[in-house]
Amino acid sequence: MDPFARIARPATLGCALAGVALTGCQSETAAPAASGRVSVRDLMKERGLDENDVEAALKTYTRGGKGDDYMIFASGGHGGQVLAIGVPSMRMLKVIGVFTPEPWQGWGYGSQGAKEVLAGGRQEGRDITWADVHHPNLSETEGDYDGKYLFVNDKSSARVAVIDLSDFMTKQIVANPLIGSDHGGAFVDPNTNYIIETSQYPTPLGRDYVPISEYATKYRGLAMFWKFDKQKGRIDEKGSWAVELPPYTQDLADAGKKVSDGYVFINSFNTELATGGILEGNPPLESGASKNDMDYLHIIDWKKAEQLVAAGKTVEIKGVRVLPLQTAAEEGVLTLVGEPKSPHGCDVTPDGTGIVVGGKLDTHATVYEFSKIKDAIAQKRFEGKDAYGVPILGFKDTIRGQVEIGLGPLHTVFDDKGFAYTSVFIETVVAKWSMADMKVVEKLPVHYNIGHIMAAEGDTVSPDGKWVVAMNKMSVDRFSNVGPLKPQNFQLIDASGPKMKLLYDMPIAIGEPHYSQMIAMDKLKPIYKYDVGVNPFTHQPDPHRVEAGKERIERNGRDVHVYMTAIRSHFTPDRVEVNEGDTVHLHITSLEQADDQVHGFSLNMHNINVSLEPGKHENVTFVADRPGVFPMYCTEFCSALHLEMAGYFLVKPASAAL
Ligand code: K7E
Ligand code: CUA
Repeated sequence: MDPFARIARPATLGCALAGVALTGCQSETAAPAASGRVSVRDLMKERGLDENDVEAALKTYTRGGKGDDYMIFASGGHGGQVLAIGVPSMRMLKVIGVFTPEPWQGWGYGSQGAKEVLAGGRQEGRDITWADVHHPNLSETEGDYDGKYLFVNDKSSARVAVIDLSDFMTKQIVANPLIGSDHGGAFVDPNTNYIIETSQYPTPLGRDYVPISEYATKYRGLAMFWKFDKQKGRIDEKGSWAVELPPYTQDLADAGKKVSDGYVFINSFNTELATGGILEGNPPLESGASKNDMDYLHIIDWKKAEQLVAAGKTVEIKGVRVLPLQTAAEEGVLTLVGEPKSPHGCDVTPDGTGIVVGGKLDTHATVYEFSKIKDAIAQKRFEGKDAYGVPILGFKDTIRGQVEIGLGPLHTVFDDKGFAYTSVFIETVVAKWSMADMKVVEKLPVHYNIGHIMAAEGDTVSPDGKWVVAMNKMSVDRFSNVGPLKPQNFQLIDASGPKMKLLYDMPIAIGEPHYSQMIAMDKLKPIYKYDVGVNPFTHQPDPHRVEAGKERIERNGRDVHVYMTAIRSHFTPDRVEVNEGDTVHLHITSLEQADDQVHGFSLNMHNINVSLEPGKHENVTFVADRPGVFPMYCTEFCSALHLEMAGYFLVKPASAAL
């Protein structure tokens, strides 16, 4: 075997060969001379740190080789991806390619499997290569994260993606054909029967043209129930259905749990039905939408809806079974209750008995009592109906109470000691309050302007407490300036003691993360490798997998199939010659089985880069439409002879082929 085959050890040799900065390597290998040690006190002085800083550092510093206790899955915002971040180190561990091509993972750069997943995200045949990712939600069993899947929504194009946590790869994207944006999503019910996606800005269902003057009568909201097939780990589009909603602007949503399992709660704003029209002399949408003192919390009895769908009470719109608004109103599927002024967050308490709603323009968090809602519905104690015939419950009749929070309460998460933590946007603080006495006990300033908030398993039936993360919209002066577009800022808060303590600022440099979730690391069981020849998109041995010694090139008319393997430090075959106009099918199997022995396959001029993790099989199809000579090489530094892991792809001109 090649003596330089593994560069990992000794580190100094590997680094020298890899050509990376020697200073980094030396610090790993050279033991600090005792005499060279500086005292902590001197270090503090030199770096201008106080004891608080040192405490924060000691609580978060994580030595190389030691893993983290938790993992955050954060939305990558308009970066269109998902971020995996360790806690307490706040080290970024992976950016998972989701809606947006990502070359390192070969996501959207040749891999046939990735291409098919991304094609699922086409809207009406249009490629949409960015997304506005808002809410990641982990799959749940009995209301607890089970560590198997992660779902995220794309607000801008109304799509939902399924990420498989066995290999941290996106395996499915579905595009909602009915709505023009989503926001309440991707939430799951406690057993992940459904991934719930609710619309934001109303449109005619299916998005066809209807004059905006007919907004009230023809524009609609929607709650989509994507059926999740747990066996296959995929959304079953055929088994999915939706409930038509009034054209209020539905906002955040949460699924009931425990006692409230079977229900979905959705906030709304703009019950005024404002549609803007500044040039036409109307107030801007935002002021038109903020006139009413109350908007409506939507309560959906989805188990009842499911029965009506099964009984065929739906209409089909663009291939989706939709339970009409009138049916939903008459059959008790949809009920409304007032909620104060332009609410935002909607969060069900861990025991499922309360629904906490933050009012952006109100100073309170309102807690609804699920049992009161249920009783009022059962006894038909309605205050009236809205213009669409949807029954409205009495506000006073259904709330547990209101907590005086401060200016601009948004989202709420929970700990294991009966406390709730609400993000307060305008005041830019985290408000910790006791659910027993509905009183704020502490406010912690965060920087700047917190949006979402997240706690360790803090939206499950059994929150862990300990960690809270403030997800701040701005960073202003928190980091060195990188120009006018600055990163958002995650702040890690130690919530284990009686007082919250801010520990760490983490800039997020790829977009605006909205929500995130934090799962205990021991619930995640990602694989280290694929069995040789496995296609990650099917989890099966690929029919075109290549065994060592069986590498070959086969021609079938104008189709050329290249059966290729990759192993340190060569591709076999390493010369491929085809004729101009041939359709080339690369079938590449990595024969590696060692940890982290990854190769990449890139081809000059063809926009191709595929990641070949140990054992993985990838298929790549393209037309050789440019005669010429094109180097192909490995893009992952895999061995001392990585640079030699290369070959030639030659395309003979049509004239020469004759
Ligand atoms: Cu940014 Cu959840 Cu989309 Cu609130 S949402 S902040
Ligand atoms: Cu294989 Cu570098």
